[in-house]
Amino acid sequence: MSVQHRLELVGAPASPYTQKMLALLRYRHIPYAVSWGQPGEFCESRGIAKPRPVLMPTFLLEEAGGGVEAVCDSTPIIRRLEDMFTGRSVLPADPALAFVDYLIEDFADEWCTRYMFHYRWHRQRDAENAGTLLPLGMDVSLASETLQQARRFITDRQVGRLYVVGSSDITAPVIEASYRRFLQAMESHLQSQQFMLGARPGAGDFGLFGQLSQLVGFDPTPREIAREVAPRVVAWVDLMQDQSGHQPDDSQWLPLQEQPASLRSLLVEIGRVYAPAQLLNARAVEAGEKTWAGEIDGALWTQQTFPYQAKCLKWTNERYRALGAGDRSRVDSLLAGTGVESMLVQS
Ligand SMILES: N[C@@H](CCC(=O)N[C@@H](CS)C(=O)NCC(=O)O)C(=O)O
Repeated sequence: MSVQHRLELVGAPASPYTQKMLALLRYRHIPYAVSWGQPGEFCESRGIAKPRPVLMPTFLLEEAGGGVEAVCDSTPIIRRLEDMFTGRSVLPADPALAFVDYLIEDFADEWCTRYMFHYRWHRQRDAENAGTLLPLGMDVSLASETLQQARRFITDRQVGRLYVVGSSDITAPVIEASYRRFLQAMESHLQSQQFMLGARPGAGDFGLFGQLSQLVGFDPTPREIAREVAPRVVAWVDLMQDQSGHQPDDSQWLPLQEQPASLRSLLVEIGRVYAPAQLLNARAVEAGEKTWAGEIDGALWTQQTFPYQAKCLKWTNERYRALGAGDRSRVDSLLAGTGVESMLVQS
């Protein structure tokens, strides 16, 4: 079957973005074929140019000229899939609601992934779990000796990268307190509705699912915390995995003004930790600084500068500025006092 009929992607079971996209493909009834492996090697074996940077998951999509290109970055791919396949959309038609959905997706991809990476490699027992399962997730029959080597190699490399996302002994309490507040906010939100913006899932739900699939399903410490404080979230993760039987209709998007107060608690967490991180990072990118330090949730945070996250902030602002006056004022009243407004430029 050609790419046209069955969408091809390469990823890993323990990659949150791979899980985000697989759940989305199932929900959207998009036929797919996933190869478990390294995108770089996969592209080479197919004679297709690698994307830059090479990230998981990588999709093979048809180019305008008829050829096949390898692409990664789940957020724009979701928008591309909306154009390629009709029905069962994950993007609310109401621009104000769509903006909030985008905020949630961005927060999931860029902040919740810090929970994931931190918990995966910060404590020895979690690192041992991931160090063993990651190579086995590529080849379950790996010889024991090779597994031991791979385990040491991956663990050393990933533990050495913790500082990149800002995880350290100093920031660990901030990350872990944010994870608990986030779980509590989501737990109380799920008491009112099945998904973040109503009775059908948006792109933001899939973003959250991707990270939570790991936090709840793969890494021992965050799994225990989730079971302790957020049983609804644990059950939601199982349900989100496959929403192919859900029958969406447009009335299932709950208008912004009817959303329960619990949505705001989620936004308050975004404003409390993600907004300051985005602003500090963007300033560092502008100043050409390789690392940045600043206060997040009352503690000193330091991490490597990420040009990609500065782009995310730019895209969020472009979307915000594209809102019509009425839509923008509905978004503004929801966001007022959450702290999220600090990362949006009024103009
Ligand atoms: N913004 C990207 C992020 C994808 C991403 O960071 N993927 C990770 C795995 S979960 C990756 O491939 N990292 C490369 C590496 O660790 O070498 C997306 O939404 O797809």
